[in-house]
Amino acid sequence: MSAPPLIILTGAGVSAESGLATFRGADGLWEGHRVEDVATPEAFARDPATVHRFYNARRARLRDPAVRPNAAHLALARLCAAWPSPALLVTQNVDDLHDRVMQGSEALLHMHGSLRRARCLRCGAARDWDEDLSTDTPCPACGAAGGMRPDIVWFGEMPMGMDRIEAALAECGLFLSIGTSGLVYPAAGFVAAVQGEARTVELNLEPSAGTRLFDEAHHGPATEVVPRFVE
Ligand code: BJW
Repeated sequence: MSAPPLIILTGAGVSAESGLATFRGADGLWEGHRVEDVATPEAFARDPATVHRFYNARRARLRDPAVRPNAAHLALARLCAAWPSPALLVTQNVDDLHDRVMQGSEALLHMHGSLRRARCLRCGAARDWDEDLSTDTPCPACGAAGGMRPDIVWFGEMPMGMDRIEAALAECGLFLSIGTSGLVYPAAGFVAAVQGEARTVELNLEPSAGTRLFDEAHHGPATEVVPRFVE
């Protein structure tokens, strides 16, 4: 029998053991703010300097040599490369740890955007971006002053690649959800969208909010449960 089309959904837990904080864990607050208070278009309109500082700090963290892909990122890259049917790794993470081991693979989709990209508020042009952003940063494409924002999907905004994700969900035969709390939609609804013939598996430190929706669940640190499941 041939392998079924595969979808892997990842969240912050897959990068936790690489030294990147999750959103809703014990260390999930940033300078006393909840992510829901800084990751919205309204927060950016009200106080862009604070929102820029939040993303500048996280972008800088990616440059720390200690922050690098872990055994879970590596196992998932190997799985996608070797999978004999269509495979799509949808990450909610805006870090670049999957990218570093997937070498430009089209199988990787960042549904909540990327820390290392910025977008112009006026003309919409998006480009790779590794520097700090500020309220003065001009747009390289159209020259708008202070026109750049992180190329990130905030609450109330449409996640990226939804057409491709929905088409893949309709064909999916194996769905893996890894390191995500299952609290943020539409990602939290993907498991319900594939149910039927598809096999659904949760790999997470602890039961997620949607754990009962999965056919099976394996709980523990991603660097242990993911390689064990994949190999
Ligand atoms: C480990 C581990 C280890 C730890 N090993 N595991 C009411 C009901 C339903 C929906 C809504 C509602 N009100 C509003 C909405 C919609 C809203 C939403 O879902 N809100 C909820 C708060 C209720 N969603 C939106 O607005 C989205 N857009 C939208 O819906 O558009 C309309 C639409 C779309 C499609 C079709 C039709 C209409 C946009 C959501 C944008 C989310 N943005 C953020 C921030 C931006 C990115 C960034 O700054 O990084 O994305 S929020 C934040 O949460 C971030 C994450 O990607 C996202 C998910 O978090 P994640 O990854 O699950 O992290 P945690 O911390 O929550 O969990 C980590 C897990 O790992 C835990 O379970 C740990 O146990 C585990 N773990 N260590 C393995 N070592």
